[in-house]
Amino acid sequence: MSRKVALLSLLGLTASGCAVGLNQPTNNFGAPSPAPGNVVLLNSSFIPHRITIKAGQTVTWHWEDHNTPHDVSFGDFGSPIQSDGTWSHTFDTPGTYNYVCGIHAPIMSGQVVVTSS
Ligand SMILES: [Cu+2]
Repeated sequence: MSRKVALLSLLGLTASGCAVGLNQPTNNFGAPSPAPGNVVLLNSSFIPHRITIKAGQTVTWHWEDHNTPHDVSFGDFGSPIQSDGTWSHTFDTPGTYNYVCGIHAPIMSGQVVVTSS
């Protein structure tokens, strides 16, 4: 199974299993387009770079760079360094949260925007 097929399978499973994905826009199958609330780590990038959610919602990061370890670091909290699997965090307070991969900062960075629910 190619990496692209594996990624699309992951996104399909995520969208069907998650209420947040109900309003998911149509995926362009030529490029990764994670369901709302999901970020993919691929090619030492966070995709999408910026994600917007409502307070109380959860973001799940999916490690797809299987030969390159990364973490998700917000400073005060974050994931372990890992090469596979997922890590989730629920954001209860509106605001703009910048994060990096501690290994590949500052190039590998992302942003979570939390709006009031
Ligand atoms: Cu990294």
